[in-house]
Formats: sequence, structure tokens, C-alpha cells
Amino acid sequence: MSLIVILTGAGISAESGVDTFRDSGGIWSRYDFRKVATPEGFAANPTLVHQFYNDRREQLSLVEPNAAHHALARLEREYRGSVVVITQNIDNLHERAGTKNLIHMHGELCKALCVRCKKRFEWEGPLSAFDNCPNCGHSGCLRPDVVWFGEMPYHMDIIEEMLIRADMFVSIGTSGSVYPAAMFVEVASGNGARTVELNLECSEVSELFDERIKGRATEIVPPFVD
Ligand code: BJW
Repeated sequence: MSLIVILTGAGISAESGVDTFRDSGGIWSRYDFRKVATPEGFAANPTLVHQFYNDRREQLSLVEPNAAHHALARLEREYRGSVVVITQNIDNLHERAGTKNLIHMHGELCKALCVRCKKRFEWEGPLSAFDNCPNCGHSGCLRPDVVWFGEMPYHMDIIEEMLIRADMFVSIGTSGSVYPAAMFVEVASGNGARTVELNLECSEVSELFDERIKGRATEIVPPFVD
């Protein structure tokens, strides 16, 4: 059965009102990633890191999935083969649009991870350095369940298998500047997949794709799916 593997990045959620990272005015123009998105930054100032993610969690409660998220959910429902969405995004807009076969490789904003007992918890509200772990009961051991620089992304074994099996690999709204996601196109292409990039601008890896479609996700993803 034919398999379509779709990689999404911050650009697919931009028109929902979620900030991207590297566009002008993006998150990394306002925050030093070393301070808020590394294990070292968290160890040095957990309050700052919790505030950074609390603000983004609050922003998430104010936004809705857009036409691009809905189009991918529709593709999964209606395609006669298999569709898997691998997202680098920590927002929950794909699942809120109805996508089921979804891999969050950089974690999830609405989850907390206990660094002591390694359990994960749904976490909708603010998280602080003083919260107790609901499982082991210790305080000060909860962190956002996201993948920071220098950490291994989640589900890499399944992702690699999907990329090897893919008949088509589609990348949507990602700058191709963060590894290992940036090299997925090479893995899929090297294993025979047709590759297509949908993005507002050229990415760092655009030339590796068989086909490029430029535009805003809400305008180019629905017709691409159709
Ligand atoms: C639109 C649009 C619209 C806008 N419509 N499009 C070489 C090999 C391997 C690793 C490395 C390497 N060199 C360096 C590394 C280490 C590092 C890395 O990649 N550093 C780079 C800076 C060079 N990587 C890591 O540390 C990763 N771990 C790792 O490598 O472990 C070892 C390993 C080795 C080999 C195999 C497996 C593992 C972990 C990376 C963790 C990234 N974490 C972050 C933050 C945490 C989550 C959070 O706070 O949200 O994840 S960084 C940030 O970047 C976030 C994103 O998921 C990620 C990607 O960003 P994305 O989605 O591409 O967003 P932007 O803003 O960059 O781009 C938006 C795009 O959308 C643009 O192109 C726009 O044009 C477009 N767009 N509006 C359509 N309306």
C-alpha cells in the first residue's frame, strides 16, 4: 500500500497565529535559544524557561487549526493508502484538526515530563519550578516535554522506518535548518520516494526536492491535497 510521509514545521501554523522561529520577528529574534531551548539553559534558569513555554501554551489556547491542518487531516481520512504526519511543532493543531497518524518528534507543549521518574503528563496550564510530580511526588522535577538542542528527537526509529518505506515525502513550512529533520528528504529520496516541498520561501534544503511549490500554507496545501 502506498505511503505518504509529511514533515511539517512552524510555517504550517503561522497563519493560525503561532510564531515561527527564524522568520523576521520570529521567536529566535526575541529570545536567545541557548537560554530557553537547551538543557543547560533550563539548568541555569528554570523560571525563565518555564515562563517562555507558559506564554506559548497560553498563546496556543487562543488559536485554531487552519485550512492547511484541515487539508492534511482530510488527506488521511480519504487517501486509499497510508499517510503519516511527522511534525516538528509542539503545538496541538494537527490533532485538533483531526489528524490521527501523527508523530511529535520535538515533543508537545501541553505535556510535562518528570526528569526523576520519566513519566509524562497532560499539562494545559502554567508549569513552574515548584510543581510536584503527580506520579513520584517530588517537587522541582517537571520540565516541558519538548526536545531541546543537543537532545535526541523522539521516535527516531519509527521515523527512519517511515522514511525508508515512503513512496512520497512532502515537507511543509520548515526552514530545513534543524537536524535531523533537515536530512529527512535525503533519506526518503535515497530510498526512492518522490519529494515535494511546500513553503513560503526557499528553504536550506530546497534543491534536494524533486518539486517545489511556493506560497502560504493555507493557499497551497488544500489544492495540493486535492
Ligand atoms: C511558511 C509560512 C506560511 C513561514 N506558509 N510556509 C548536523 C547533524 C545532526 C545534528 C546537528 C547537526 N548540526 C547541528 C546539529 C544539532 C542541532 C541542530 O540542528 N542545530 C542547527 C541549528 C544546525 N540539532 C539538535 O540538537 C537536535 N538533536 C539532535 O541532533 O540529536 C542528535 C541526533 C543525531 C543524528 C540523528 C538523530 C539525532 C534537536 C533539535 C531540537 C530543536 N528544538 C526546537 C525548539 C524546541 C521546541 C520548541 O520550543 O518549539 O524545535 S528549535 C526550533 O526549530 C523548534 C522547531 O521545531 C525547529 C525547526 O524550526 P522550523 O519548524 O523549521 O521553523 P522555522 O522558523 O525555522 O521555519 C519556518 C518556515 O516556514 C520558513 O521556511 C518559512 O519560509 C516558512 N513559512 N510562514 C508556508 N504561512
